[in-house]
Amino acid sequence: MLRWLTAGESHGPQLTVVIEGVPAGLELGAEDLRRDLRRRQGGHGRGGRQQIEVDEARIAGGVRGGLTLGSPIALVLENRDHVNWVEQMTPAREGFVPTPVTRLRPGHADLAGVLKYGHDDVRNVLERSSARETAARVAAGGVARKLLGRFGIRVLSFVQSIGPVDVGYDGVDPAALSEEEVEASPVRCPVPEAGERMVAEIDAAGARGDTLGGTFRVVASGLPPGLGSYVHWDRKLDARLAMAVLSINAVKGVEFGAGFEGSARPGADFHDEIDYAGGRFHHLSNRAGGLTGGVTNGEPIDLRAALKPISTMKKPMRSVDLATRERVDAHYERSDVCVVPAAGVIGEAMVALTLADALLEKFGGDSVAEIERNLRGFLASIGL
Ligand code: EPS
Repeated sequence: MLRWLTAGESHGPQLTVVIEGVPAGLELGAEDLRRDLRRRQGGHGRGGRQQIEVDEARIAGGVRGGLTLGSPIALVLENRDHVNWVEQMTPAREGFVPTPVTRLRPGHADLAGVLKYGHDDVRNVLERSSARETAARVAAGGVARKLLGRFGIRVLSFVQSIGPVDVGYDGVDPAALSEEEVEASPVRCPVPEAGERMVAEIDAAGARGDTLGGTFRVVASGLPPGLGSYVHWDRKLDARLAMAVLSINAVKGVEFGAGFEGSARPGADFHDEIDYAGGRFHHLSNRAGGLTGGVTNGEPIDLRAALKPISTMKKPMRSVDLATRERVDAHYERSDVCVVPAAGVIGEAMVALTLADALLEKFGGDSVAEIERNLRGFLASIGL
């Protein structure tokens, strides 16, 4: 129901995203997208590029007079760093002599990418496989967040672990999560003491020329029950969310609720018991992470993603030169030490886009008012 595509290279002139399926009548301005873009650029452990860029999405289609039109929304994000790369990134061929990158970086898309596309310059791969593209996703996610917010749905994230420092599944109560506490932390961890240890681990890794991964949680609340479906594998909302989150650069695993740790518990200590109080069904715990049978069950969606350490390393790793096949040290391209705090913001965007799609699937209409009528009618029909 909601389709979107991004285009653009890390050091090209701009990133572009087109989002189709956003209903008419949604209030939307560039300022709605600014806060998430700023948060994606932050977090302790970010590198030099973020000092150059001030990510800002210009609305180039689909909005008039501050309201969406129902037509595709086009967003454009300028790459400020492009001015320093004009020659290397020129699309023209005449007289163009690029300086090729040939020393493959372990852990990056470099080797698999050159083999797949037949490139002899690793830059042809790394420019698009770069996580710079996630700025466009976060801009698109801001549009989805605005739509969800109109219906009382909120999407938050926080960092659970960085390197060896982990507050644990029970370390933060998602129901009591404070956005202010998360954003006040340089690593977006709401447990200040753990946050300080995470900062120290990042500093130590940076001093060694090394990098660190970790895990972030995304929590979506205010969801109506009934999004997604159990009737066919590709309609299950947990599967769709997992794909969306796994598509984020460096994410190697996704779990819902108690996830992998929960698999060690007996059923009696895992399943969320059902109660009826205050005129609504609810569960006494949320170890399933808000989804049963691939359908939202009225509880918040709670998922966690694991990020491998960044693969562009100052400390050279052993590799091979693509042109000569000789053993060499891997190429070093300016990079970050840790991006787990920023990845949480990207996770929010991917979850928001997937939930907006599921919301439109169940309650879809051409205008916000039509969706509202559909949603209200459904909630009344189940006594909510
Ligand atoms: C960036 C993410 C990283 C940065 C990039 C900006 O991308 P990659 O996945 O390629 O490591 O390194 O910045 C640069 C490529 C650079 O020139 O510094 C981001 O999230 O904006």
